[in-house]
Amino acid sequence: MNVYDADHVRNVALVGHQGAGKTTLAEAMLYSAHAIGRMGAVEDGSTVSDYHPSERERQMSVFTSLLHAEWEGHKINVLDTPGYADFVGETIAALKVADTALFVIDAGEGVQVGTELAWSYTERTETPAMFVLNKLDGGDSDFEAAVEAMRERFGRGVTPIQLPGGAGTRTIIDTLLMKQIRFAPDGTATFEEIGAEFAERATAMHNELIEAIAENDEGLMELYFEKGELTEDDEDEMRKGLRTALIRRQLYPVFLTVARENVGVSRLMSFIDNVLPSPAMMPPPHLDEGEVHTDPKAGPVAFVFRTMAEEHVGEFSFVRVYDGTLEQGMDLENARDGAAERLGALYAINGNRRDGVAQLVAGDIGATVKLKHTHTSDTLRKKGLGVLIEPIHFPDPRMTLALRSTRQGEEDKMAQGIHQLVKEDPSLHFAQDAHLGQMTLAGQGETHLDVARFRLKNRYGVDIEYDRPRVSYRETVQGRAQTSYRHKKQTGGAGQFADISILVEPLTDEINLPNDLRVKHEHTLETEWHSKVHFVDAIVGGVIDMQRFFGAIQKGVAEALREGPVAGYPVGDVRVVVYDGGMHSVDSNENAFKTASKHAFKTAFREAQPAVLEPVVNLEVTVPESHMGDVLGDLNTRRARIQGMESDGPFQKIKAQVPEAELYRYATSLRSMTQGRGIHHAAFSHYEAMPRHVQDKLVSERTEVEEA
Ligand SMILES: Nc1nc2c(ncn2[C@@H]2O[C@H](COP(=O)(O)OP(=O)(O)OP(=O)(O)O)[C@@H](O)[C@H]2O)c(=O)[nH]1
Ligand SMILES: [Mg+2]
Repeated sequence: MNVYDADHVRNVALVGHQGAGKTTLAEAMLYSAHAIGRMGAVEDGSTVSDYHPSERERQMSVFTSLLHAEWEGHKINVLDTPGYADFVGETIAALKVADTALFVIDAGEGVQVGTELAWSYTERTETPAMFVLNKLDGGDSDFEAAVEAMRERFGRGVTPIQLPGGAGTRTIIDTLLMKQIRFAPDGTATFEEIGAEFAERATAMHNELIEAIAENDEGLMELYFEKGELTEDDEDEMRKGLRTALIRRQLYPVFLTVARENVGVSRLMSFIDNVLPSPAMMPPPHLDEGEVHTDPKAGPVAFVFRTMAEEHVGEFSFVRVYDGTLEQGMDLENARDGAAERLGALYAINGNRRDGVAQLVAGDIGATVKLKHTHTSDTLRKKGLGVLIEPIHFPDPRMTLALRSTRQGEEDKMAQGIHQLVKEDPSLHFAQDAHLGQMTLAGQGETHLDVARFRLKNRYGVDIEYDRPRVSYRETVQGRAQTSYRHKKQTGGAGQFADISILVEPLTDEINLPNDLRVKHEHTLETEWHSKVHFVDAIVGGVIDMQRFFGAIQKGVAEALREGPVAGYPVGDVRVVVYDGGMHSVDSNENAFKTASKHAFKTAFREAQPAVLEPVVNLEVTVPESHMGDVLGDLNTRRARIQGMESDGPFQKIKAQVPEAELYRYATSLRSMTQGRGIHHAAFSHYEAMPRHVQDKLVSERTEVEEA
């Protein structure tokens, strides 16, 4: 395996809607470049890219695969991303390190949700973009309609370079080469004069293209008039002009393929090779600290954009080198915490095939093994160098499920597996709530979590089961109640005595006690579940020695807080005022007061209009105009309060407050309501009392569980 410098590397990410043909195209690219001897198919799990068991089982991509092929002395790195929305974290990571995004579009479907989603990310990363209209052989393929839809969504910069050549699907008219290209089944291209029926249109497209490029380059226009024609063969002007327009995101060329039949693919490879910017021509990545220059002698600086534990090898770290030259045995550090790392073996990767390489030079993408402290999103750098590449921004989770190990005694093994999984895929979030007694895993949707379960079983031999997550309800009071309790015991030797009168009321900012009560001391307790309880000592005349017993009284109440009397949920946001009582010179002690305060609190709480509070989230749903009615109707059945709507291109943004309990599996419902075109985002807002009938239902369910 050769070593390539930045001028001889192209980094391309294949992105777009699920099933458009990215993996098949990647396979055809490798085949055209003779990196593989025969083309595999997604259907029989034989592609280089979709090699993981989860991918074979589903016949779709789940992970971003790194592939590469040599073309005319250049190394073309291809990142084949999954199109399914649940795996968007993989796409985001790939776009972080790719220099060009190649959008694959199904010519029969045109622009789809997955296309739009990926587009929005390339807008953020300002990644140059180009399109491939694939499946030109499909019965419903419609070149004109697809291009129109693309222009409508992505603007005037969308510029078709090719035309379908009629006569079967093996011929393509190329207006950048001004040739008609016929592709043999093995992908070999034969170049011919453009047929008479296409000549006029091809010339018009050619002129349009030149004009588009010349917008930034007057020299190009002059040269064009001089020569009468300018093709991709023109190194200096034409290729450079195209490249500049690509880098500035002013031009998005459109190519045509039938990936499965290897039509158009070798031509696409030559365009990638001739025109796409090399890593050295690209603006630097977003950095939190320092600078990088794609300089093979500086640094080194490399960024880990994904990690993957592979059987028998350990953890693979996929890196893009931004400065310097990586070599095995090099001593580097993790920029996050300065931890030392010695580089293991280096590889060029083709799916699960890995070829050792001596070096990885600035601009290139490859992998290394057995890094100790370095994970996805970390920067590796020369010791002491002040460079930190901005980490990848993974999206917040959209679905949370409770999980448990199906086999007793495997909790530790499960925890280890999940820990590893979350390191590999930071768009998975694991949480443990001791209070609710549950563990949760959150991700982008049902399929994302299914794949996590599959991988836990397949990779770590751990069986887990998902369940509806328990909602973190709270109990509180909405009124005021006073009560007295006397704890008295006379058994054998020393007795127990404590007498206490307390008032329980909702926690308000301003304290407003009944007339005869005065605050003497106070203390606010913050509970583990992030609620507050305000304790007030209002004892007059020393009827209780509060110096001695205030602490014990608080402890007694604190014990009662853990399980509220209504439905057993933790209690919070109450004020407890101790205003009267009595003690006995011998029999009163801390334990007695603890017991008394606990009982008094429970009784007072029950009489002070107790209520269950539920978490309410701020929900934002983005849906196409045409699905608004359905989504709003559905939200109404979820006790949502709609707070506003605004339009955002062809989409509507709905803002609402919705009880968390009503959003179980919402990602799945929304997807089916909108054919996958809706997305949502939810964030905790506040706690709120539940409507009476909902609370009654909750209480009766709880009672049933307890009785059972
Ligand atoms: N007719 C036709 N089918 C194709 C072509 N390219 C791919 N396919 C088929 O389309 C289906 C999806 O192809 P993939 O390559 O898995 O698509 P993908 O974009 O990688 O899909 P995800 O990774 O799931 O996003 C498979 O059944 C392919 O065989 C093509 O040019 N023509
Ligand atoms: Mg795929």
